[in-house]
Amino acid sequence: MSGLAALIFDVDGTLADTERDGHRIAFNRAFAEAALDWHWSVELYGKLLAISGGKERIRFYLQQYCPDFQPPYNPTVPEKSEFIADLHAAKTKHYQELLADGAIPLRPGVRRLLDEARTQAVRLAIATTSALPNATALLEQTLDPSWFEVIAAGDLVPAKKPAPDIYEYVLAKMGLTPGECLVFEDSQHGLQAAHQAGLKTVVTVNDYTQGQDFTDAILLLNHLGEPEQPFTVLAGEVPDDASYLDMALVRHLHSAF
Ligand code: XBP
Ligand code: MG
Repeated sequence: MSGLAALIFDVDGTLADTERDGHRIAFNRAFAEAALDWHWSVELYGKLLAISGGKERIRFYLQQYCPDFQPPYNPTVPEKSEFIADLHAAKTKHYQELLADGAIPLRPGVRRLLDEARTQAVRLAIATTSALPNATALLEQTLDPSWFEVIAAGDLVPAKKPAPDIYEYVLAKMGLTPGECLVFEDSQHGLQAAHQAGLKTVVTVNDYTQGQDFTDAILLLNHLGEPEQPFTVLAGEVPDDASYLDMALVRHLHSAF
């Protein structure tokens, strides 16, 4: 069995609860700015999250909810993909403004665990479906992008999660085998992507992802926990005295599977 060399983190939903009060709001602001009467409610957005990637999500929404829609304001009738790309670029700007306002904090235990991993020279990486500017903006606002040896994001690979491509990219970049890493995810798509790449995964659920199938996770938690804010174990086993995920528990989990 290989020793633990690296932790790989998903971004949205894992480092921070970005979807409901971040990405969703930014999409709606971009729609309003483009004079579109679309509104993605909390509930509808939960359904749309079945599609990974912001541009892909807009395209899916058009197909499913507005099949007759034509882009309204370009006399040359642009390709739909160009319209979607412009709308997504506007959404990225709004998302970054929300981050700059400090609207989106890290989830419990994230900074503590990353700090501890760094003191133990465990390598760190990011594997996300979000656009690179969005992932980087969150890291700049809440942590430090330079902590992460690889930030693999967005369109870097052709197939987004649940395809394993983004994780395979990270492994190749770091020159590591799956057995040397542990992944942190929050969604079934993310877990599937990591699992298909042969990676062991801890899942911390959130409002949008609780209830999904996490059978392949080595541990399922409500969050990583803090000394003053214990986690709840939803599936899997931890020692009786464990109430938050620290590097000792990470190493224990990694060696047990
Ligand atoms: C989550 C996603 C992203 C975000 C929106 O990715 O699917 O598409 O919802 O971000 P992950 P973009 O959990 O893998 O980080 O609009 O930048 O795509
Ligand atoms: Mg996620």
